[in-house]
Amino acid sequence: MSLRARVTTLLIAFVLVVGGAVFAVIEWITPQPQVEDYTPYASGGQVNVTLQTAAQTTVTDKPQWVTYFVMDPATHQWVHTTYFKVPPATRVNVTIDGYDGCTPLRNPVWGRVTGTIGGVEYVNGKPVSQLNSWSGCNIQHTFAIPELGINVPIASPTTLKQNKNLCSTSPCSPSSGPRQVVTFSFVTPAQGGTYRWQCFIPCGLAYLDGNGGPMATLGYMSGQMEVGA
Ligand SMILES: [Cu+2]
Repeated sequence: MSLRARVTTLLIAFVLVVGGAVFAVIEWITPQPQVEDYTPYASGGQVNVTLQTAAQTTVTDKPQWVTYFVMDPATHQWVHTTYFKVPPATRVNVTIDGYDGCTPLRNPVWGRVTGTIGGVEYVNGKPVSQLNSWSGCNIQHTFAIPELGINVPIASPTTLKQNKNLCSTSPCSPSSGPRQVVTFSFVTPAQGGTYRWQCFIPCGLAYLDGNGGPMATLGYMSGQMEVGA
């Protein structure tokens, strides 16, 4: 190989490596979902956190992806993120406005409520300790923090008619489609830390085994709970 060819090859290789690194930084590291900080809003040892699920993410460049949103505690606007911060040793009262339709669980064990106060979740105000998605169309996603033993199945609309008339522009509101309101509480650990949470239903439709896309990208079907002062 001539010197010129060698230098050219080297330059091309160099550009590819640098380009790859720049791509990695921009694509995977920079777009960290923003953290909604609930810590200033805690009082009397409790804090209220509000999320929603939606069948699509029309506010991003991935409009077909299922997603969670977190409510900004200051403005009460929905923010497209799955990161939130709460204080340690505090009772977190979670409300999840579920606007998506049903997808059966792969394993019925994810239909059991674990790690919450009283071992229950409230579906539209009614306490339940388990949802059986194999007996009916009744679960859309799950909210789980494995490190804290927390698993909560999110109830879905149960009728075909409701499932065909879901909210189609997200973030959703009560007037934009059928909604199931799921509430539950748990206590954050006394020591701070970062706790990953995720949905365990392979709800990334059109992806291999349903586990790609929104299931594999932070800010959609997974996120983190920061525990700190
Ligand atoms: Cu999901």
